[in-house]
Amino acid sequence: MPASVFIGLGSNLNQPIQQVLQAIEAINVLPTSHIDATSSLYETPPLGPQNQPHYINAVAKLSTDLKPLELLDQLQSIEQQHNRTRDTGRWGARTLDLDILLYDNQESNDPTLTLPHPELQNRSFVLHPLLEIAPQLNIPSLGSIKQLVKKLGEPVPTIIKSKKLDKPSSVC
Ligand code: ROI
Repeated sequence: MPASVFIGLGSNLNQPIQQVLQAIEAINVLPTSHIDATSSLYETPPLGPQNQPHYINAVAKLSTDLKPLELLDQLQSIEQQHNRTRDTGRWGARTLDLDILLYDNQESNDPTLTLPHPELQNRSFVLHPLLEIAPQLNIPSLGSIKQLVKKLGEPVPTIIKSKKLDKPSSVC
């Protein structure tokens, strides 16, 4: 059985909307993988230093036979292809950030890949898109997505493109 994986996408440099849309296409054609659903695109104020542009964020649901670390490797090479700049510091602007949020119900404290993503429950720009595409989701150790959104208590970020992106143009 393929694994069910949720991936968080974020960009705030070099045409962020295009960065995120192109990344969705690239993820959809990874070996043994396809995207089952994508959220709307959200425009979100930066978490961290405020002297950087707003972000475009989204979440994609992926079905894949790649193992967690194989998938991480593939996502990092997509980030590289998008010329991710690494000189802006840990909390700085970036052309493309791809995070494995959940991999089935796996839990791991491996610092290379912590599952679920260690900041998931604190990030409105992750929780709201997750709620949009998986309202019944239960997250290991953390509880239901609905409870997490309620607990964080932040408003829905601005949706900049409400059209569902679950059919990337490359497969139309
Ligand atoms: N802030 C927002 N709104 N969206 C992000 O994707 C994002 N990513 C980051 C930091 C710098 C923490 N802030 C962010 O890595």
